[in-house]
Amino acid sequence: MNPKFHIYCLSAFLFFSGITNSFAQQTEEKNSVIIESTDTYSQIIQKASFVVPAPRQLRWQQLEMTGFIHFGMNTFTGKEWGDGTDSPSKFNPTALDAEQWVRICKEAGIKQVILTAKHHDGFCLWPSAYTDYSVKSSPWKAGMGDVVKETVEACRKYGIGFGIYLSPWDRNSKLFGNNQAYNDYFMNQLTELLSNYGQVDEVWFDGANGEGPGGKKQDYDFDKWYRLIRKLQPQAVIAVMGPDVRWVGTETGYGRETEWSVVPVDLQNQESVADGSQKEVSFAPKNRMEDDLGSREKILKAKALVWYPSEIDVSIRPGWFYHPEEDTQVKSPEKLTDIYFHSVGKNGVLLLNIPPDTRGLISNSDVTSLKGFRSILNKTFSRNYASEGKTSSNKQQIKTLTDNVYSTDWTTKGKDSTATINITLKEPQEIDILSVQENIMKGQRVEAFSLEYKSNGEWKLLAQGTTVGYKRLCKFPAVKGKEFRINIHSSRRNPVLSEIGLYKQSY
Ligand code: FUL
Repeated sequence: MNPKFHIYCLSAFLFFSGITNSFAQQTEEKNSVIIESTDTYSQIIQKASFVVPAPRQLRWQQLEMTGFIHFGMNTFTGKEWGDGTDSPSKFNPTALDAEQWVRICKEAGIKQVILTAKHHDGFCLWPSAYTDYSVKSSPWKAGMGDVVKETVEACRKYGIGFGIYLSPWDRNSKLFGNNQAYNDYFMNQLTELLSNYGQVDEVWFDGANGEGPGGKKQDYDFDKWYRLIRKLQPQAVIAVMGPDVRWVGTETGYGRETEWSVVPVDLQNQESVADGSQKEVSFAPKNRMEDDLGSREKILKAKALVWYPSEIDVSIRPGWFYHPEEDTQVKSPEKLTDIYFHSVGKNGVLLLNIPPDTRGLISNSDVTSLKGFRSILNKTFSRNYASEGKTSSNKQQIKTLTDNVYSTDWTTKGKDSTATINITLKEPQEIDILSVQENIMKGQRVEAFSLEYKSNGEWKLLAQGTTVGYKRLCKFPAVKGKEFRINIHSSRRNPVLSEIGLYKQSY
């Protein structure tokens, strides 16, 4: 990496994280921390354990599932990446109903919806004052419509969060490639979106910049955009090409086995995010899944550590936009459930894309699948057997850990960074799922855990893993058992657990 760029990144990070100083002996929670060259091994691990989410990151993590609505010119042209030359006359949904989108999402358990206000083709779903390439030049509602407004209003009505996707790469704008003029154009569009529609909870910038050799090259002024977002919508998380939420590195829906939210600051480096993003005008799933990003080995080499949690985006269909020929390839309820286990259940937030069709409605195949998915989750997680424990070495411990209140937690005494939680059920039960949650308001600490059950007087291993974080779900072949124990084998400081659960998968 260019060292100058590194210094620049570090100072930008300090600005956006609001960090002012650091202590050799960390004693208070912070959103980020600098590692000094004099810090010892144990001081670095200690520092890592004190890194916590900013309030906006905590709110976002607790959403668990968010929805993506890819809708725009591509919906009508059948493309994934439009080149910005399609006539606005093509945009003409016959029955657009944003309330249907939001209702379907909410019923599926989605708590925030992000709309593609502008995709790479540059076509704006709101009547921007800065371009004619928008809904105002389309036949839809005789040019008087505003999809952003309708979506925001639906989100408010159904009480869920709202986010915008604004593609930096704009294949229609004549200004693209003229660095200053395009950055100003982008600032103006961002200002419109962040000023005219009330609260915005997430701003999503992707890293795609497909202008290849011979194409126009644009240097984006991300830091100026971030400052504007912080000023106009301070509660909004800035995702992917942003300092609050990290792209997991794949679009399959399957997160990392070991997923740390506390990672080296270098991962916020815009160049590196862009490097891992799509470069060509072809729709190929990306994959950037290095084994782990925040293990001891990784953080020992870091200049600073930052809370930078993972978002796992995936489409319910092969493409991000609706294509009728993909109606038969909508992910099944079982597949979506598996994705849930490997995204939300791997310390991530699932960003599930559900693209409306040319009518402007989510089609039946998607609706049916989402309903089935929700029904599986409801049935499976309705009964937490751990809460029915007859006795345990510590009654209050089990009560706190199964009270469904995230902010109440249990931890070990003294300096003990290991723990065993015994759960004895009244009757033997079939179990095939373990759920564990750390209280991330106190950091991410657990490095190794396992679940055992007693069979014929002997403890047998059912599941094991590394990180827990906000939520860890483990699925294993069902066993019938009465005595279970969850072991925390290693933790960066006393493990602080919010909730535990033992469940039986139900279809
Ligand atoms: C990528 C884009 O290139 C895709 O079209 C899609 O919007 C995806 C979510 O982000 O960077």
